[in-house]
Amino acid sequence: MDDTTKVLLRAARGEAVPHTPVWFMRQAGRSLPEYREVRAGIGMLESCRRPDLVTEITLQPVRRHGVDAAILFSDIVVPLQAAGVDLDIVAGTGPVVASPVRTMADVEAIRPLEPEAVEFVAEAVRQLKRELGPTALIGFAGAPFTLASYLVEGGPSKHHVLTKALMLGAPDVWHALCTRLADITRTFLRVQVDAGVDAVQLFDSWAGALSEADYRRSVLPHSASVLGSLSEVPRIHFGVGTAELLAAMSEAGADVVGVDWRTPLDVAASRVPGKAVQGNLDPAVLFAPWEVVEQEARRVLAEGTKAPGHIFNLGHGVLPETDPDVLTRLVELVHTV
Ligand code: 1CP
Repeated sequence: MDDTTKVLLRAARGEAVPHTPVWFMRQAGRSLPEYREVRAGIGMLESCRRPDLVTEITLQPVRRHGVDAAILFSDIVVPLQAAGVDLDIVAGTGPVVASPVRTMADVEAIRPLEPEAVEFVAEAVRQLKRELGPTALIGFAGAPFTLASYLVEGGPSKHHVLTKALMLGAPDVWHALCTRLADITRTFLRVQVDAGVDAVQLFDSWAGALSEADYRRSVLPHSASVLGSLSEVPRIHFGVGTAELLAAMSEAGADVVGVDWRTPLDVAASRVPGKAVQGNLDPAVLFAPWEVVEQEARRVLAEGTKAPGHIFNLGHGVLPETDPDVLTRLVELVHTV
């Protein structure tokens, strides 16, 4: 399929589009009964390693909602496990690491990712490319900071205290860790691009916990080394609570900057001149009456016109309790405005 027919890629490049493209972070997941059905009795990481299941789950929201992009069903910790880190995704909690990383010796035990160790991802991408037609396929990875936060804390964290203590107190260990994580992330995204994904999203979900100065000093060079290696596909760079980091995150090499709901897209656009934006309906708005959803979606669409390109999305992932019919209706609305 010719790239020019993929509306999402046109918007990412700031080209004219027949309608605003739309997809949803976490569109594949617990909000869909068909997802809960195929996942029954299969662990999260186990399901990520089965190409047939990955293909089916990735396609579910495309069939149901008619979104303009599929996002590969996987998780940011998949390449870490494939590189030998002992971790699991615990239902109701998230990623849990058996031996948290705190010292230079811990860092040196993290091996590079061999592309063959994520062959199951390449296989799923090839299957998906045969099925998707004009729908774009987005590959993704976690950025070094967000991956480091799980490895250092040992699991999900509210304040990222141990991560920041390492970053500020032992910068040599921190940079060694992020150098290794950037290397793993580059390999993971390279496998996906070589197998055929149309665009990539780098999730630095928790970077918004940092000041701009700390972000620029301790994080940006590592994310830039990832994004700089992938210039052949549009690159989306996303984090939560990143209003003050948007300019720095766009300098890391993104073509599209993802924005959460706290920053209006016209304000975001003024902070990342020349770049397309993605976002940013508050996922909680989907629980309000339809009239409110419609009004807020129209506001987001109007504000998005201030950027050279706009990919409609939520400001963060779909919440598991979301009514999927509201998402379907929202896609129809975005396509007709
Ligand atoms: O069994 C389950 O259903 C577990 C829930 C789940 C799912 C559906 C997890 C555990 N990961 C996923 C899939 C996933 N993870 C996708 C699928 C594609 C899609 O979006 O449709 C993606 C893109 C991710 C990426 C991911 N994992 C991020 C970045 C995106 C974001 O939400 O900011 C992060 C931070 C993770 C870690 C993670 N994995 C799972 C959970 C519950 C978490 C977050 C834990 C925390 O709060 O720290």
